[in-house]
Amino acid sequence: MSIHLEQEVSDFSERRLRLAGAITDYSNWLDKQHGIDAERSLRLTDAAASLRQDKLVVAFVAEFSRGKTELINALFFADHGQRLLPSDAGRTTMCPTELFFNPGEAPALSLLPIETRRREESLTTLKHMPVEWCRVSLDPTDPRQMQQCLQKLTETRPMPAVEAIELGLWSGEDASERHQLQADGTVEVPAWRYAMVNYPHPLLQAGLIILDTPGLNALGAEPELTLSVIPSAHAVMYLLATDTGVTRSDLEIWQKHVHRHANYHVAVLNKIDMLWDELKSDAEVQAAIERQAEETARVLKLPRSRVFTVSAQKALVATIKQDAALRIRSGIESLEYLLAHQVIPSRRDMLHHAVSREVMGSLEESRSDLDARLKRSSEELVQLTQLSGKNRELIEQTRATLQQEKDSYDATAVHFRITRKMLQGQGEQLMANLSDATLDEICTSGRAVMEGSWTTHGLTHGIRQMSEQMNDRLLQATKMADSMLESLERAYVRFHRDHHLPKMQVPRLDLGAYRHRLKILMQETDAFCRDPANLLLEKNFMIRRFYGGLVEAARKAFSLARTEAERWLRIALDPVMTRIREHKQYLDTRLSSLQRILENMGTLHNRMAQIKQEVSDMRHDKVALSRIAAQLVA
Ligand SMILES: Nc1nc2c(ncn2[C@@H]2O[C@H](COP(=O)(O)OP(=O)(O)OP(=O)(O)O)[C@@H](O)[C@H]2O)c(=O)[nH]1
Ligand SMILES: [Mg+2]
Repeated sequence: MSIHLEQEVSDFSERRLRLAGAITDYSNWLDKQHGIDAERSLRLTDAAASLRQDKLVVAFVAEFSRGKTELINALFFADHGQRLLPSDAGRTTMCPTELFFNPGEAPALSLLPIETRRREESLTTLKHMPVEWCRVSLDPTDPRQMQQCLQKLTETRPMPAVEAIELGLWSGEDASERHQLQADGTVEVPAWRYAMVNYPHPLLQAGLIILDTPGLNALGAEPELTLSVIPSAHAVMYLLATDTGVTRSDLEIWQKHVHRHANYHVAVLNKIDMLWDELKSDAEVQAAIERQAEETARVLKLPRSRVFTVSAQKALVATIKQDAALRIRSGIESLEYLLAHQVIPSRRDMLHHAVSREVMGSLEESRSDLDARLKRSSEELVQLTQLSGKNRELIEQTRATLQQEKDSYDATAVHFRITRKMLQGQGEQLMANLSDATLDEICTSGRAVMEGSWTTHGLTHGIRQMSEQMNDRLLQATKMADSMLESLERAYVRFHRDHHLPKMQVPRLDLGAYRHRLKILMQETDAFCRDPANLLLEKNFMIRRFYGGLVEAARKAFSLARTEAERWLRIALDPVMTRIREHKQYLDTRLSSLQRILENMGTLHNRMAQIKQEVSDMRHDKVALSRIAAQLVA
């Protein structure tokens, strides 16, 4: 592992924690402000917690034997002095393998038996059911023990062909697979469906998750990977090998699983050492590599700059043997550079963006509220200073003017209450569009269409109908939020215009990301439905699996959209309500203090002293807030 990469990842992790710390400070700051913003500070606590738990997922995707596992070994585990994850000729990694670190559990390899494919539960659900997994302890201090345990990732077992067909693991129709059938009617299938490696590597500790995947057949058999795991990875490394070039199945993986799906992806042309030829000059070798890289870029329709040429194997050897020249020649450093200086920083920027949207908006509001309060108190102080030594009549006059202002304010507030009631009702409707019950209804009716017409057409029609209805609900929710915001702005404007409350700064509800997610799911559904391989009735199993994957991905998108909408409702309504209530309290306090002064002129100076103290406290609060703001943008 390069210094760069380690440094970047640990900086990133440190910065993330610092940000989370600043958010917690802000939340404490808010709590101190008369505890009026408990709702907002709760929200901030959530934001800080999710920052602390944030993960960076890098997935490696390719046809078998292109060197994914070797590359993972070279990039992340070369320091162990050996090949930690099993990498070998032919099909090696038999199941998707997730490498991560969870400090709450002992280092272990957890394996999900292949038979669980029969089950209705999704992989995501199964991940939370420890009894379904076989666990093997790992000893991080003993690379040999680790290496031995990790051999389990390559395990296969014989399964009766009928069962393998049922589970979508083997296809009797496929000529290329037919020879795998043994005399006893069995075929070899992967022993495990999914593997999780909990291991305290510094990069994993800093929040990196690595996903190693097996080749085309295994990827296709697990739609959840295509529908949600790969699309939600922050970066996908797609591998090709110089000895095979871009084959048909390479292209299929690229098109089906990477190009359309992955957020950020690059192609890695691996095994360049196979082009190293001692009978050729360096320049000739370099030219041959360059030609192949350009050809790869052309076929994949990628800019040349997104194609990396490496030799994972030589990089691994070079690191183990500390051969600096070979390491440079292997090209691995350009990939490390990419991870350290593009993938990680872009994740960092995204996080920053999310944080600033969530926190800075709120912080700006706190700041303008505080400014407004400071201004109000200073004005009151000036007024009291002017009144000091004056006669009762003048004070009575001031009180009467203030009473008028208070009455007019109360009238505005009463009027606003009607809007608020209406908005609350609309908020409930908005949330109903995104509820689990709504989603269940959509899925049940989709399933009914499928079961009513157990033909490929019926099935695909059902799935398509579901996707459309889900999208429609998100659209409805967004539209409702927009119209709520308009009503709120119309109602609030009187507070700003007539009573000088700060301007309202509520952002629009943006469910775009989730609609985009659903759109991609819909495209995926279309592609799935059009794929002749899925049109055969025998592939019912696959359609059911696909349905399961789609529902799972949709549920996730809906649940995230719901959280976003809930949050929006709170940001839209709560601060406004708090501000309105708080201004009323302020007018009340001011009136009663004038009343007291009228009854006893001596209290005027007490009140002045009290305001001076408040102003000084607010100035301190303002300094503290600026310090927190500086930390958030640092
Ligand atoms: N010459 C050469 N061989 C390599 C290179 N990278 C990987 N290999 C070899 O290619 C074979 C396959 O590598 P793996 O890392 O197992 O490939 P994979 O993509 O993980 O394959 P599956 O796990 O089967 O999906 C192994 O024998 C590796 O040693 C390389 O850069 N150069
Ligand atoms: Mg592998």
